[in-house]
Parts: sequence; C-alpha cells; structure tokens
Amino acid sequence: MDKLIITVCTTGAEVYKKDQPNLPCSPEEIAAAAVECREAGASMIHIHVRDENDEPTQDGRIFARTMELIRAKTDLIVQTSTGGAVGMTPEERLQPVFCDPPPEMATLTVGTCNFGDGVFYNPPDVIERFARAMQERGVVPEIEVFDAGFIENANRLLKRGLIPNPPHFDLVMGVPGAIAGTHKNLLHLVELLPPGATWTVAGIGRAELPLAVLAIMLGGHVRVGFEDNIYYSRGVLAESNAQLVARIVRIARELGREIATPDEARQILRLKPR
Ligand code: KMH
Ligand code: ZN
Repeated sequence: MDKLIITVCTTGAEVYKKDQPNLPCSPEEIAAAAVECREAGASMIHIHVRDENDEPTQDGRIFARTMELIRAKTDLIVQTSTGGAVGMTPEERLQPVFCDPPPEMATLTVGTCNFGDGVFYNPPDVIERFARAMQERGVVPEIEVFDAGFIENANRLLKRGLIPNPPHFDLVMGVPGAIAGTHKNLLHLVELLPPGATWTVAGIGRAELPLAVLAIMLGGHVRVGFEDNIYYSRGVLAESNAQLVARIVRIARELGREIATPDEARQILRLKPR
C-alpha cells in the first residue's frame, strides 16, 4: 500500500471567522497554517483565498502571493481551487491556473450538483475549458467528485485525453445536495474509479473522521481541514488545521500506514519532482 498523503484544506469558501475564529484567511495566515500542517504531517495544501474583508475571491494576485509565501516556507504540494464559491463565473474561478508560476495542481470539478442552498454549476463546456487550460499550463488536475455520476464524466475526459491517465480523484462526500458521507457510498465510489486511479476522501462535517479512517484502511488518501469540518469532536471547535492533521497521522500510524512526505506524495501522484 502507498504511504498516506494527507491534504489540508485550510480555508475553503463557505466558513467564516465567526464560525471558526482560527480560520486562516490572509496569505500570511494561510502560509503560517501551511507551516504548522507540514510539521504535523500534511504533504499537500488545497487553497482558497479571501479578499481584504475575508470574503471568498479567486483573485489571481492573492493566489500568487499566497503560493509564494507557502513555497518559501514549505515543500508542500500546492493545489489551488478552481471551484471558488457557488455563483462565481468560470472566468473568475480559473484565475489561479494562470498564475506565474502556476500551481502544481488545481481542482477540476467534473459535474453539477446542488450545494447547500445553491447550485455548483459545472456544465460540460466549462469542464472541458478548465481541463484544457490546466493541460496547456502544465497544471495537474485533482478530479473533484461530489456524486457518483461525476466519475462517468471523468471517464469521458480520460478517453479524450483531456486529463492525465491514470487520474487522481478527490471524493467529496457529505455536501448537502450531493452524495452522503457513508461507508457504503465510499466503497461504491472507489469501485467506479478507472484502473490505476489514486484517490483521496474529503468527508464533510461529521463524515470527515469515519471516512478518513476507512480510506486509510483501503489504501486511499485523506483530506482534512476547516474547509470541510471546523470541529474536533461533537460541539468542540478544532484549535487549528494542524490539530486535525495530527489526529490523522496518529490514527494512520496505529493502523500501520506510513505518512508520505511531499516528495513521496509527488511520486505517488505522478507529479514532476520539485
Ligand atoms: N466551494 C465549493 C463551491 C474546489 O475547491 O474545487 C467548491 C469547492 C471545490 O470548494
Ligand atoms: Zn475547495
């Protein structure tokens, strides 16, 4: 079994400091969280950024600044969001892919679903445009799956040579309006993946920990962080993103799964060496 890749999603677009006072928002705060999470055992960081009012933005300049700080202080794989927040235009969402230098990875959501009270809109032309932009920029996509049918869309991109073969997936489970975060659903999604694919699970809210444990046992990888879950236990806010990472490291070690360094994660995910 490969070593375990832990991705930390420090910020997201839906959580605010009023919900989680330790939410990193500015480039400096996100970079400081990145350092702590690297020390705790993360090998990848999935980033969203915020404007001067801590509101979600896809502003390429803020992404560039955040990536510069993270790269200066850590060797983490930096993966930028192209999902942004519900309601943003494709043009807004794609900005981080055009940063110079570009991110090593970026998310590529391969379908449309309800997302809480909104719709996360990813029609076929938008998916194709994002996939082509990433290919042209040398940015490796992480294929975001919010429901089972998304994997069929990924298979179509694969046949057309628009994503790497084999691809790396993030199975996002427990978003209200999309696939529920149950063990049976995770087993089902994993069965549907194309041969050779690698995968991470991102359980939302209370699904984060039980799905992470199953992923560790199945040979998948794990994403944790305030984007997905702000609690440590029922009703108790987590102190930091690093605290959530450290718990996964402890559990993995108890289960006999070693933790990948960022360079080992690059090998597992078929990224270029840094
Ligand atoms: N904020 C969600 C609407 C991604 O980062 O690519 C989309 C999202 C996925 O977070
Ligand atoms: Zn995200």
